[in-house]
Amino acid sequence: KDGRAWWKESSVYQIYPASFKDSNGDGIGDIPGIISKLDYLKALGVDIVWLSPILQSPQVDMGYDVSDYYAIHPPYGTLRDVEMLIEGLHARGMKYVMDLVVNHTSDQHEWFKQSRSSKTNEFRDWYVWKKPRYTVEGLRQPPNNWGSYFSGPAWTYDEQTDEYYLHLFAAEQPDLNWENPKVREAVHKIMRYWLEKGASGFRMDVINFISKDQRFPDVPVTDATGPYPEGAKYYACGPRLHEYLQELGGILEEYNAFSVGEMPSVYDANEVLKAVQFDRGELGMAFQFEIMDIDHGPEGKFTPGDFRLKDLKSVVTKWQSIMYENKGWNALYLENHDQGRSISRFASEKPEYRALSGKMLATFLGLQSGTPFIYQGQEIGMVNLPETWHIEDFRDLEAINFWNELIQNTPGDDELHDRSMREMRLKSRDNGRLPMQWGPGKFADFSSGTVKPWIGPNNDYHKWNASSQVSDSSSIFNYWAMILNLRKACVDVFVYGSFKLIDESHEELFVYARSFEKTTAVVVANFSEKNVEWSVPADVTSVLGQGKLLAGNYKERQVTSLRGKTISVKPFEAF
Ligand code: TEU
Ligand code: CA
Repeated sequence: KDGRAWWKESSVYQIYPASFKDSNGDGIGDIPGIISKLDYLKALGVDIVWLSPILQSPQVDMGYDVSDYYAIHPPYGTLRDVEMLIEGLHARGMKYVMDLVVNHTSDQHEWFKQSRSSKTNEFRDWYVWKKPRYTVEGLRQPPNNWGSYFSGPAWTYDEQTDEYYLHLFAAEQPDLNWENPKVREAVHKIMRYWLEKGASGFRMDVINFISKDQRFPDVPVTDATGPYPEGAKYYACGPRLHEYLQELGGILEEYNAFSVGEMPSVYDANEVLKAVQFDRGELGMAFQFEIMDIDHGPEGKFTPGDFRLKDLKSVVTKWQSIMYENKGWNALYLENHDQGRSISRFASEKPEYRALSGKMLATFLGLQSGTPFIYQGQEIGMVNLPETWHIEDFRDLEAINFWNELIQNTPGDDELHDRSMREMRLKSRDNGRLPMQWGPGKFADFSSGTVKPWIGPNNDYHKWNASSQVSDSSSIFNYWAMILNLRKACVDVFVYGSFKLIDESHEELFVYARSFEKTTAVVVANFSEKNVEWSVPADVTSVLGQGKLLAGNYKERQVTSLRGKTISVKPFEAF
């Protein structure tokens, strides 16, 4: 039974502070609001609560631009509030996990203010500064052609010292220079400070971007899709990543801490694996992005791309197998603050299927090998923003920058603009950021005040809200609670068991088996609105027909109805 760990047996709930619960009526969620909902989280049965950034920040990117790692963003509350939150979690047997954003800081951080002030400042080398390039005509150009994730080049020119600085995200989010040991020491100090304050670990923002290829090469133009292509192959899992992660891992180990690394833009699973193998002393687990890119179009996120079950099967099986076979560990998720809602993306929002879909996805995700993450609102079946949304309703800089660039580059192309707006409604990060739907009252009972919330709310909260679901034993909320409980009750098979995909080519059903020694559990999930007549593979018949029904989203399902060579599986059914 080696390789067991407390964080493998836990489940995580992600809170997006601005949109969770507003306690003082200013339209922005806050820490006292979170404290008022701890019993709700306890009832759901999660073990760890991860908060998206709450540190001081000008909020260009909703706190993913930190200007002081030792201060709380005032609208969210005070350090005392954070201490009370941690006490409240601990009193209920839950743990606090902090979002650690250290690939970059805000341009308002003191380090960057110093750094940009002169070439000889002691902080100059804390960020990545490079000389301009010049064309034959004498035009000033960035040091290379890498693009920013939020449109335009990844470099901004600073007149003060006649150099460019690197920012893989917004210009207000300069990348730290991890080659400088002082930067790494500063990060270690931040980690220790918060671990001492009672954090049980970290979610580490784009942590696989911290080591850049020091040659800073251009992306060959043949690979490029525009003037500023993604330079990921030169910084996603870069040359010194594992060395840096081992330094962080040493600290994590001292505190027996939790860690999950966010690792976008890398599809060589072996690279991610190295960061999370149990004996390498780096991170506990990682978020992979292949599953999230599944409905992105060939020319980027906001171009049409359909989700196909066969792609989902191959992505899930790939990551389940590689982690299980090599002592790695998966972070299981279908939603977060950067993504559209999973019912809208992978199942059905139709009123008759919405609750079934939410429960089907809970079964599908929650019983895989890995640590499950639930994003606020997922447990009550929240869906994407409404079709009535226009550009003024969006708040996220990614969507807004994309739109502005599109309008500028393609004036008058209404057809393209309409199509792009449809894709933004489906995939914009704002989909996950609408206020949490607590009840049927004004502003979904997110805020008590008269000030309109900073975003949204959605228009379906009269029917779809937490207060109606907590008390309804057949709700998505209580179904999730049951799944999390089941994982705990059968730790061997559901946490530590192997994973095997069954009936790979089936077009509607996603079926898998989890096994530990002589115990096998089979999970069947119908991703379609069809009634499926399923010819059960021979080795599965005995498990289904002679076993015990542990969970299911249709009341009528009985274990006796699973006996037979063919069984009929209802729309979006899971058991
Ligand atoms: O996200 C990193 C990341 O690559 C994304 O998921 C990003 O939102 C996507 O590529 C855009 O299409 C993390 C945070 O989760 C995100 O909220 C931050 O904006 C970003 O890092 C920068 O800190
Ligand atoms: Ca507030």
